[in-house]
Amino acid sequence: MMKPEMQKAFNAQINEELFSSYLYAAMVNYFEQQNLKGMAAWMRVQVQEELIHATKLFGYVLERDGAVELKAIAAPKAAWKSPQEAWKAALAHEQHITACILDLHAKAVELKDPASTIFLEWFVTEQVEEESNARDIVAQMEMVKGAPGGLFMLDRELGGRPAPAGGGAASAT
Ligand code: OFO
Repeated sequence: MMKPEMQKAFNAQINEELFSSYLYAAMVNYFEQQNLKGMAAWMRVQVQEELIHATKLFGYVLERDGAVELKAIAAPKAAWKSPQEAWKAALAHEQHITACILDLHAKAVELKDPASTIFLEWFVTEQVEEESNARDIVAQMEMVKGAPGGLFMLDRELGGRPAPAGGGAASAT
């Protein structure tokens, strides 16, 4: 069984991941309104990714005979100054999530919970990819600098992002 402090920290992370999904759903809406259908499609995949992260954590807490506590999810921002600003916000958010995961991992070490440290290693690696994806797109947006032709091409390219492996959140529990 998990220590109460560990369980509390896992529950906080479940809320962070659900918020991530909510934030990216807000970005789907924003990009749709900007007529950037490819970026909206990319973010739809990201919404699924975040639900997978939340349900992985959820499943782990239950496996350890812990109690999942679902708290209110904060309302995300609904609009950004520009598509570039939205992508920068996505990168900043992923950097925040990386810090949360590293804190959670450090807590597992501190509380001498090796099952949790091992479990969390997947998330540590996943955050490298999450940040890298967002950073690449921020860099590409910088190159395009709002030029319609470049933006059109980038939007088309991002629209080709495949669905998460395993077919979605339901398979991650
Ligand atoms: Fe769950 O990694 Fe993004 O937020």
